[in-house]
Amino acid sequence: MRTSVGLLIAVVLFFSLPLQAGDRICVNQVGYTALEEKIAVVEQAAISPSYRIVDEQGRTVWRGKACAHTTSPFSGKKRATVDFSSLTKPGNYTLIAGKYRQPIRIAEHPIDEVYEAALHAFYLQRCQHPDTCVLIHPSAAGPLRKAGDTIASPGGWYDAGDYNKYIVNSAFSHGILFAAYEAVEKQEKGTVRAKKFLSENLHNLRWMLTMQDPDDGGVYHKLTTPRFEEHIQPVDCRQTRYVVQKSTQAALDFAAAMAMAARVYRHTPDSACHAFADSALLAAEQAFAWAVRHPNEYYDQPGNNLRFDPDCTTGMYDDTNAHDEFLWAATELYLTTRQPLYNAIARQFLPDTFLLPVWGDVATLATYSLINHAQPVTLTPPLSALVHYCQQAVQGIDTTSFHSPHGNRASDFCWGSNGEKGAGQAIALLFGYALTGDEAMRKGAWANMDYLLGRNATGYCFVTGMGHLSPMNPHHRLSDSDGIENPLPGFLVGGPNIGKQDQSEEDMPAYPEVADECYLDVQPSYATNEVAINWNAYLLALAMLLNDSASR
Ligand code: G3I
Ligand code: 9MR
Repeated sequence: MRTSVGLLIAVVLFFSLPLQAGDRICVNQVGYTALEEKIAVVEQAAISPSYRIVDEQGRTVWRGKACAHTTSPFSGKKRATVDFSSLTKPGNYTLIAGKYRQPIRIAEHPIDEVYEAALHAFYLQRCQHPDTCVLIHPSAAGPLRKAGDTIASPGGWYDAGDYNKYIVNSAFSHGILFAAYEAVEKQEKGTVRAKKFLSENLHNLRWMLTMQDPDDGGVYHKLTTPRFEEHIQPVDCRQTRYVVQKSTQAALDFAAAMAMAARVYRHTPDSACHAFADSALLAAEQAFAWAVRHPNEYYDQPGNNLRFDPDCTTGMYDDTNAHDEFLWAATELYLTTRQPLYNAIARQFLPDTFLLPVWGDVATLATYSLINHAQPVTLTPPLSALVHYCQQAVQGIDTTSFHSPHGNRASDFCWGSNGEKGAGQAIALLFGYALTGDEAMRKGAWANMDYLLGRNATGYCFVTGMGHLSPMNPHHRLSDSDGIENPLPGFLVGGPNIGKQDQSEEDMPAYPEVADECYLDVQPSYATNEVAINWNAYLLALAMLLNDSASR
């Protein structure tokens, strides 16, 4: 008798508990937007002749068959695609596949929740070091500021899981954020969240201004400790912090971000922002002029370590081609000042091929700004390259494992794949959609967001604190050292990465061998489970653009 009651309880529990996501049915765990496409992906074990959805009262509200059966190019796993887009009433439901069930949520604007969380994450990521006494590293010494002199460089956002602040990645983050902001500005301007967005960006931009050497306009590549800190709280950190070598890329990325900021903040109602806009433009022009005088000063950490002490072993954000940075900075300066010289310079650096914007290749950020400012004549070659890329990206989505443009090639799974590829591609698709009105591009962008929020081979919703299975152990010193079990919320983790650059770290378990499953929610996994401002910038930018593109 005892056993059968126990058994009964176990059976009831089994059927009433949501599955661990990814086990059997993969969904967008945050929620489907009422009037958008709604797709669930059923794993092989749960594939059934038909599926149904019940509401909270147990009434069947939808019934149907799979619209596709797919095979993974990486694992050979069979999956079924279930399209329940016709269900549009907001509510909490359960998708039933034979003996398997999966909670599903439909809401008017669930992407708003991602927007809010991703924006708040920047606030949580604000630097807690005082940085009022930062040393000039010997690699950064000049005639006026000598090695060992100190400067104040407070504020800004920590880059990622570490506690350093890097100009290249900061500027890139503003680039992607302002590209989205300018695209939605007409609709968003004056809203509470737009004000929050602008003030949060301002916090980091003001730090960036302190990274410019007032003596010559050059910009320090980063503010850093010699070695990465342990996983401790900022208040317990003891290493000296330095600004290091000025670099061409730092100067140009800084110039581009400041030129954008000058435009954006000039149009806000707040007069303090107008003063900031003026300083930003001046700083941008001086940094650009420095880069023109120093076009090949690439950041060279190994070289510096041979010549100077102390050695530095933190993130490099190194890059040996500055053409794309010249293009981006000149374009932004042109759009802000309308001086023909900047346009002429930009034209000398037009790219041959289309690349999604990443910290090391920023050419397409120039294209996005040109689209935002309706400059079709200037941009004809990059514009058609973008459209061509988008057309290719959305081809054949219906037969892919997760009904998404992202995640079908092994090369999609690099360091930071969730941001650089998943969200980055979706952003490109929305700019493509803005140019062409091609609905497939718009849908493809929404599909990538579904991928990031749980409809993927790992079953994780990749944003901390959202969904029913999300990363609990991100590589994030702030989260890791605060004594609280849950990580700080609203952060997009790096994502599956076949590079496995951290496989030999202490306490690293073996990664799954399958490309789209090559992710581990463990703290040492900085190559798949770190958080970073650039990745959150893609997430936030995507949420802003999706909101704007939503069917109404
Ligand atoms: O450039 C090559 C390319 O030619 C090749 O095809 C490709 C194949 O994997 O690799 C490319 O290089 C990659 C490089 O990023 C540029 O994309 C490297 O494999 C990859 O290891 C490298 O990853 C970067 C990582 O730092 C290591 O340098 C990430 O993009 C970058 O996001 C990450 O940034 C770190 C900071 O250094 C420190 N703070 C944390 C932050 C996030 O992890
Ligand atoms: O924590 C560091 C992370 O922010 C970087 O992305 C990563 C790659 O540069 O390096 C991490 O630091 C690790 C170091 O490289 C090797 N030893 C273990 C460190 C993690 O605590």
